[in-house]
Amino acid sequence: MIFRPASGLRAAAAALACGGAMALAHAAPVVVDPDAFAPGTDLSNAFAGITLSAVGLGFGGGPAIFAVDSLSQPAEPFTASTGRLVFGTSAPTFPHLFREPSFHALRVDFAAPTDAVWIDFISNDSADTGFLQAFDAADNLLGTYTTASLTANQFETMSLSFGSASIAYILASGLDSASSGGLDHLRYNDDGTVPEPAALLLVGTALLALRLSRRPAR
Ligand SMILES: [Ca+2]
Ligand SMILES: [Ca+2]
Repeated sequence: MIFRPASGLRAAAAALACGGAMALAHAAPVVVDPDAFAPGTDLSNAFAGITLSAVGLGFGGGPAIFAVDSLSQPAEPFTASTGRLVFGTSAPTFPHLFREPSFHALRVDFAAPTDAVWIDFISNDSADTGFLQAFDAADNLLGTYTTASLTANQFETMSLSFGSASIAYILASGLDSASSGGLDHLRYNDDGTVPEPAALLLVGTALLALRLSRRPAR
């Protein structure tokens, strides 16, 4: 006996598989890394689709964000998570370090809201903790990510993702006054897809289609 699924079911399965494949194909995040620029370059508006700024300014300097060499610092250098360059400011003594959001943090504004962000927090000495917050366009806090307590030159990728493109901006920093550290290698989705759920949807769709195809015809 030859199994012939109903044409409607076949078309629906094909459409779902196609949609899942497209979501996977577009799922690669946009990478924003200071390593693409020379040290000292003002990165505030260097990347299409986002604006970078420093808030709090507790270490001094201005609101612009620069590419900073994490190893060529007179005080408290550390190893970047990628290359040598990290997000930094014009703070006189600690251009490469960020602390809690109210003191000195990196703010990233997205021209179009996004659904997922990743950024690395690097400890420059013992027991630093990274902190990431995401907000919507009405300044509502959508979620937070806190790293483990990290040791010198250890980094952890902080990530937040949601089911819809709701993130208007993020703040990234350390968690408290004992947690000054570095930030590097920002990534985000710009097309409204979240990689893992899309992949799971595709698997779920395939399993559902298999179950339907095995039902006896009435
Ligand atoms: Ca880097
Ligand atoms: Ca530190």
